[in-house]
Amino acid sequence: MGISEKIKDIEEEMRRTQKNKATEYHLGLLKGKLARLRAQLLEPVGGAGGSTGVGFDVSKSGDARIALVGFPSVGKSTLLSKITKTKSEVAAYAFTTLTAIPGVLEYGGAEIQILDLPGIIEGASEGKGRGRQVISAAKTSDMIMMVLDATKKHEQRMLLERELEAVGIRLNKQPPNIYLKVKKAGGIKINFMATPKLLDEKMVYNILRDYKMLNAEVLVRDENATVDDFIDVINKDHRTYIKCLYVYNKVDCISLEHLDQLAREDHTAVMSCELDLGIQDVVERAWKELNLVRVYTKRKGVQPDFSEALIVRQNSTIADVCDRLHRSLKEDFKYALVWGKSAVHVPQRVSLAHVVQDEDVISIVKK
Ligand SMILES: Nc1nc2c(ncn2[C@@H]2O[C@H](COP(=O)(O)OP(=O)(O)OP(=O)(O)O)[C@@H](O)[C@H]2O)c(=O)[nH]1
Ligand SMILES: [Mg+2]
Repeated sequence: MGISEKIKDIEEEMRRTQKNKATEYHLGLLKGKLARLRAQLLEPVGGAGGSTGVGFDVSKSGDARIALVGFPSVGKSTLLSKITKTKSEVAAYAFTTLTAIPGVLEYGGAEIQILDLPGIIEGASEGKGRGRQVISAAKTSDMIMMVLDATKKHEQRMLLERELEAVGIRLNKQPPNIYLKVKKAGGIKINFMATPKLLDEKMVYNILRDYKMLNAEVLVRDENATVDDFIDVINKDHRTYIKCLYVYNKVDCISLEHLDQLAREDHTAVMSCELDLGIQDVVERAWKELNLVRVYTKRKGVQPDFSEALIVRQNSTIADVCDRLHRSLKEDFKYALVWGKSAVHVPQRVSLAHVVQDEDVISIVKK
């Protein structure tokens, strides 16, 4: 039996099994098995078995990467052509785009790579269409822009989410707050800092055994932790936590009421590429959610150059800034002076570990 069939069997069994206290453990174990099979599905396979799940050959460039993911004909290429100088073919038929097409969005002094991808369909995670390649490319991005057709059923969003989830992508989520350390000896030790409503010691124990982890230390720190969270922690090398902005296009074809309803959802923006409506808002939202930080450097006695921002990721430190400026700067570093949001008083004298914030001005003083 192939992996896909085994997955189907387990999914079928889970659907058949009623959820209650008595079946809870069985369901938990099935979830664990399912996660393992899905991970196998993504392993590169030699020879027979087809697609290896390797992404498209597009090198990363700029300060961040956004992948446009969605069903065919929702308007991904239209959007790319609107927000970058790159033209990607647009047509009324499905699967117009056949490979990854990169464009550059210039915003807030940053260069953001936008990756237009082929449309994916249900079953993409199992290798339907170019699904696996698209998903691999999406995995390498800092943000997924899930482009949706506002005229289609709400279901499409869930279908896509399921495809992405099946391959270990977690959207708009933080890694679970569960500590797991696999050991060589000593058996299984499980501790709870908070008592979770949806996870208990027996469950954790059984899942560990199912994964043949017989010596391990677990500390559950989150009372909302679930079985799925614990499985994610076990499989953490195969999990990717990515931001997602849901973008509903073609709102020119829906009622105002419907539009209003869509626009109220979390992490959601609405637009019409056709009427040129809402596109700037989509860009602004994406920029905000990427949380990129602009810092300006300044030399002693000289005004900073505000036209030349250095773009770093959220939670970057002075050390990260140094790395971006010069390879050996950290070695010569004495202290830095900071003006701006991250400074308690201005200028504040800080060390390499200081976390910078958007629009800080930084002056690095060498030994
Ligand atoms: N009514 C309406 N049609 C749109 C809008 N944006 C794009 N379209 C049309 O939708 C069709 C598909 O657009 P594409 O940009 O090629 O879609 P895609 O998502 O790149 O499709 P694939 O490459 O096949 O995955 C084209 O006929 C567009 O003209 C919009 O805002 N409103
Ligand atoms: Mg396209």
